[in-house]
Amino acid sequence: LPKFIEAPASVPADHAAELTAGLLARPAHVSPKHLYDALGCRLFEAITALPEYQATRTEAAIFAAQGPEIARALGTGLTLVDLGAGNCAKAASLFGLLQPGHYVAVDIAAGFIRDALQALQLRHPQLPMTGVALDFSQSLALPAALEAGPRLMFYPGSSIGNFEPAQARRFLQQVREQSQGGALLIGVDLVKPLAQLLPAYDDALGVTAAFNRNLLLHVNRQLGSDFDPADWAHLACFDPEASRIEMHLRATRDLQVRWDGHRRDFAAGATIHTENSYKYRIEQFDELLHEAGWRSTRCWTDERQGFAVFGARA
Ligand code: AVI
Repeated sequence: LPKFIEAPASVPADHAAELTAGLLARPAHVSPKHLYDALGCRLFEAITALPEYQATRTEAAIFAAQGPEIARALGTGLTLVDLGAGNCAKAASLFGLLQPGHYVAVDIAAGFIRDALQALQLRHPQLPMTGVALDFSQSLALPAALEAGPRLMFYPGSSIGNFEPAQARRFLQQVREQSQGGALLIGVDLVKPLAQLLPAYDDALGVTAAFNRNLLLHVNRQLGSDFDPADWAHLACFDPEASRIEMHLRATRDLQVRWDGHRRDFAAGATIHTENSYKYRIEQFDELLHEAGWRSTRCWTDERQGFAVFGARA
């Protein structure tokens, strides 16, 4: 069985205080990390299969076409640290190329990665694996119990886009410190025409809407609140100045929500901001990597320049 480490920072009390502050703010906001309970993880997997959501497929195509060159640039045999591992499928598809000496899957969704990692260990019995349940949205500090040595930090899927750029810079600095002199492999979604961007966050089947509204069920479980997802509509828009997609939930009627001695009135049309997804230009992200202290950056992209995979050394 893979080792499993549950980091103390992910205790529910921390989440409750943070959620309460966000829900009482004007306008209300909830961190996108709360999108990922077990159902949210499954809905996100479904999103990655939608015709409108190209990012995951394009990234996989870049790995498929340029994998050997990527592996040459970054080196093989390192400890592969998979940040936001989810179902671990992306990292597992690169085991052959990257030949990791140890695989460390890190995710906020403890139960989800525990299951994914156990299944993966059966398919790769020789590869030492460790699961780490950790909320790294505020800061990244990997458990000291992990073995030392250079690490290949893997952050695919443009999850970096869910941080504000200043936070992203700080996070990338922390990732560099935690790499222990190793390397970085990171996926970034690029700016593209609105006609492609918007449907990716407002698909015809309503899967992204379900993903967004499911956040309220997760919040209810954590806070004991009484949100009814049926009262909330999914809203996605693009802010060209900030170069980000925003997801919101919009109250479809006047309503009150109660939890733990608190009450928040929402008028019809009031919103809760649930996610930002920044879209970068290649030069802009390269600069961000350098500002965070990474060097020898390389970039691989698809023909349409829809998505970019960056490699860098600490
Ligand atoms: C995980 N993250 C990079 C996704 C994104 O595109 O920002 C989450 C997502 N939100 C809506 N659809 C997908």
